Amino acid sequence: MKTHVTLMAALAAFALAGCGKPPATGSSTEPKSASSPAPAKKTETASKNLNIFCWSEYIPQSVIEQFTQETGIKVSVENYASNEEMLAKLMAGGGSYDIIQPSEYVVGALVKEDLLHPIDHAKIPNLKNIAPQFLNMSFDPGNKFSVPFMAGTVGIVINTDLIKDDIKGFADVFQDKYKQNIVVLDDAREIVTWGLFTQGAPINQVTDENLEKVKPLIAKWLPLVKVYDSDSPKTALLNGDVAIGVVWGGEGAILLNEDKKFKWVLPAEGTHLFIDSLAIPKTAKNVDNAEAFMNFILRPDVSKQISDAFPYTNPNLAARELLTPEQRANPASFPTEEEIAKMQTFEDIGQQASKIDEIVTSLKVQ
Ligand code: N2P
Repeated sequence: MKTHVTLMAALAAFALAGCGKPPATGSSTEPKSASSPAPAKKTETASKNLNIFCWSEYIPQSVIEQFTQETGIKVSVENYASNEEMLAKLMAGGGSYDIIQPSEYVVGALVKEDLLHPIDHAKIPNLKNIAPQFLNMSFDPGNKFSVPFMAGTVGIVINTDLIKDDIKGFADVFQDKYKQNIVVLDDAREIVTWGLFTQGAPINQVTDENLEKVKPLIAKWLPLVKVYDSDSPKTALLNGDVAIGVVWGGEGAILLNEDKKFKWVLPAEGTHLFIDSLAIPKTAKNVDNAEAFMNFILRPDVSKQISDAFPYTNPNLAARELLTPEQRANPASFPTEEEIAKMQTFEDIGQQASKIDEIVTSLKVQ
């Protein structure tokens, strides 16, 4: 079962429980400031463990195994299917994670709350492989707390054996004739965003007024959905359980590689660009190992392996050079510069996140 916790509620509880505070030997009286973080406690040097908490279907097992082989560091991996689920568990875990994989708006919120450990850039020389457009972004200026993992977008996949109509956007997907033939991401922020795009509203202006406009749309859309799946939305399409879906770009790219009958469409109403990073919670116990892992995944050969398994928009230019022309030409992996320029990016929407959650949850169970 999914845990639904809003970003701000999770952060508030996390801070309240003292989980965001540095270890007792750190200067816990230091004022909150992203520019003067508490120094790292150097007790982790002898540790040979690393606890990774990451999105499902994002870091291949072969990459984890290679890291262990090369370094002797034992890795344990736990997965999540949404940023909100990650935050809820991070809060409850009280410091057992060394690496998390938040999206841009969550990095921004965690930085603001002083809950991330600063990264020692001297230990991450491979950061130089990342394209400048994915560095120094507004949610983490100077990449003090995060390194880009993958970027991507959300789009429509159509099984053209089953659907002959010209599908251009969300309005074409959510039609009565496709009732019980649709898969969508199980993600409240995503679903509401599609509604906002359809209403022509900016996706970060999640005002009560805009939510009222979106509600009737979502009330019409959700009863048409057969499968909610953020982990592996491709599966329902591959199985033939559904004929159309709104899925992560990397999942769409796998489907296109799998069978020519699948078609990828960027929704005409608009879509967003996500940037998922690796970050170290302040409560991490194995900081050196976390930084070693960050540098490892930024190596071109390793990053290429990640793209081979999960073909998202790889921000690593040196890795992109290792991809085949076919991989680089997959429209679900690599939108054009022109398409990217039109995409918006999520920002933290504070307390409104709980309203989004309520709306989607109530309309899903009707
Ligand atoms: C990977 C999920 C993509 C992450 N399976 C979306 N931010």
